[in-house]
Amino acid sequence: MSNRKSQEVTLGLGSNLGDKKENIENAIKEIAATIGDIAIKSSQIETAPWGNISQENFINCCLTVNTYLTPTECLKTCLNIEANLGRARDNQVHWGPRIIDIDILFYNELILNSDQLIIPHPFLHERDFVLQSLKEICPDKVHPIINKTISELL
Ligand code: PH2
Ligand code: MG
Ligand code: MG
Repeated sequence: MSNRKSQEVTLGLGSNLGDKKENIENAIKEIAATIGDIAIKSSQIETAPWGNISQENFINCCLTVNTYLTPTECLKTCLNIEANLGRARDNQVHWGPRIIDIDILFYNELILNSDQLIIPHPFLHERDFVLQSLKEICPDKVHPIINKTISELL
């Protein structure tokens, strides 16, 4: 750990079950305690469900975190936090309701395609609810594959 440099990971958070805002706040606290210092945080916005539309509205937000974790370590930590907050992954409806979802959107300018993890998040450029929140915190960030800024993608 000591010879690692701080990296910038951008996370997207969503909840549409239970006390959605409380779930997001609890996730942010756990992220700060385990992934790293929160550099910047968007507001929480209410959004209509994308993909599978017969479910409740979501609360979404995005954060940039300064981390010493690798992408894979970030993913494991996000999954742990989701489980700690009560998310069950067995028998889950694809894109269905969830207490908390924590997705890695960007990790610096990294492009990664592994079986476990794809960075940038493969749908971020298609999802208004992500782009709206990203526009608040990093409108000029360039998508490393599409080579357009967040504002341009919106
Ligand atoms: N997450 C999904 C599917 N659809 N829609 C909204 N508005 N917000 C989400 O976070 C969301 C979604 C799968 O992760
Ligand atoms: Mg998601
Ligand atoms: Mg997810």
